[in-house]
Amino acid sequence: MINVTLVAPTPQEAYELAKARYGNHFNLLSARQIKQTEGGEVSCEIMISVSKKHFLQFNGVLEEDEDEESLDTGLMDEISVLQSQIAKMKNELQEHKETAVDKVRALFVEKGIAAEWLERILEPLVGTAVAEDEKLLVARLLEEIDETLQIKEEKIEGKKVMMFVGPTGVGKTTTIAKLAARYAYLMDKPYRVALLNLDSFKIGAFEQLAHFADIMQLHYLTAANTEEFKEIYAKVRDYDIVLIDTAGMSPYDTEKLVKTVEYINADKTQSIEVNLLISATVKYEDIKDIHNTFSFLDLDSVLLSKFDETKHLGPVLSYLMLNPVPLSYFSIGQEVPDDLIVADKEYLLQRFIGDLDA
Ligand SMILES: Nc1nc2c(ncn2[C@@H]2O[C@H](COP(=O)(O)OP(=O)(O)O)[C@@H](O)[C@H]2O)c(=O)[nH]1
Ligand SMILES: [Mg+2]
Repeated sequence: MINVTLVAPTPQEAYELAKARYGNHFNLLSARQIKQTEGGEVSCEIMISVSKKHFLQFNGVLEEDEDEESLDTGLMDEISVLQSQIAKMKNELQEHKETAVDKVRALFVEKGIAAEWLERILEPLVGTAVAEDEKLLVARLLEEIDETLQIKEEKIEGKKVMMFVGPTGVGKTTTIAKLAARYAYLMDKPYRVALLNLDSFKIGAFEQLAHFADIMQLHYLTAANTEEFKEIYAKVRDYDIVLIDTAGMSPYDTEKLVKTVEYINADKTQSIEVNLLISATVKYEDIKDIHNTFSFLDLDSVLLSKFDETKHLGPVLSYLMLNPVPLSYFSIGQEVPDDLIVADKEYLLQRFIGDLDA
C-alpha cells in the first residue's frame, strides 16, 4: 500500500477527490485541519492508503487493465526509492521550521560574531522560554557581551611603563603620540613622559615618533636591538610614564621581545605593561593570527584602533568574548591627540547595537 495525502477546502471535498482518483480502492487513514499560509484560510488534509496497483494506474504508469506484476522489477524498485525520498523530504520540510534561535544566530553570524561563541551561549538556552523569543535572545546575547567585556581603568599611580605591540600599520606610533600628549599635557596634572622606540624595522619609523616627540618636547630614545633597549631603558627610570613603540615583528623578533620583557619584569619594581593594538577593521581569522603571534607576551590590555573605518565590530567583539583581555583605549581617527578615547563598554555596545539594527 502507498500513503497519499490530499488537500481540499472541506473534508467532504477531500474525500470526493480521493474517490475520483482511486474509486473505492483506498482506505481513509486520517483527516485534519491545516492552515496553508500564516493567518491564511483553513483547509482539510486527509491521508489515505491506496494499493500500489491503483496508485500506479492513476499516475499513468500502468494501463487500466494491467497489473503491477507486468512492470519490470527495476522500475518497481525505482518507484519505491522515489516514494521513500518523497516521504523523507516531507519530514525534513516539516522539521525544518526556522526557530527564533536560528534567526538570531544567523543575524549575529552576519554581523561577524564567531559561531563558536554563539553556540556556547545559545545551546544552554534551547528548550527554555528565552529560546522562543527573538527579542529575549538578542537581549541575552547583549547581556553576555556586556558581562564578559572588561575595561581597564585609566589609573596612573607611581611609575607606569607601557609597551605597545601589534601588526604593522595598526596605529601603534600614532596612538603612542596621542597618549604621550594626553599624559604630558591633557590630564588633571602633567606627567613626565619619555618615549622609547624599538621600531627599527620600518623605514621612517624612527623619524615618525621623533617628529611627535620633538613637537611635544618629550624625551625620546631609540634602540635597534634588545641589548640597546636594556641600556636606554635604564636611562628613563625617573620618568612617570614611559611609552615604548615596537615594530610589527616576525616570530623570531617576538621571541627576543618576550625575553626582554621577562628580563625587565623579573625586577618587580618596574614591570612593563604590554598593550596589544587590534584594528577594528580586521577579519576574525586575522585576529586569531594576531593573537597567536602576540599572546606569548602576557597581555595587560587591548587597544582598538580605526573605529572610524568600520561599522562592524563583530570580529573584535568575538575575539574579546573568547579571550577576555581588558580594553584600555579606542583610537577613533588619525588626528593627534584628539582621536583617542578611554575604552568605554557603552560606546562599544551602542555601536554594535547600531550595526544589528541596520
Ligand atoms: N582612520 C584611522 N587611521 C589611523 C588610526 N590610527 C592610526 N591610523 C593611521 O594608520 C596608519 C598607520 O599608523 P601607524 O601609527 O604608523 O601604525 P604602526 O605601524 O602600528 O605604528 C597611519 O596613516 C595612521 O595615520 C585610526 O584610529 N583611524
Ligand atoms: Mg609604528
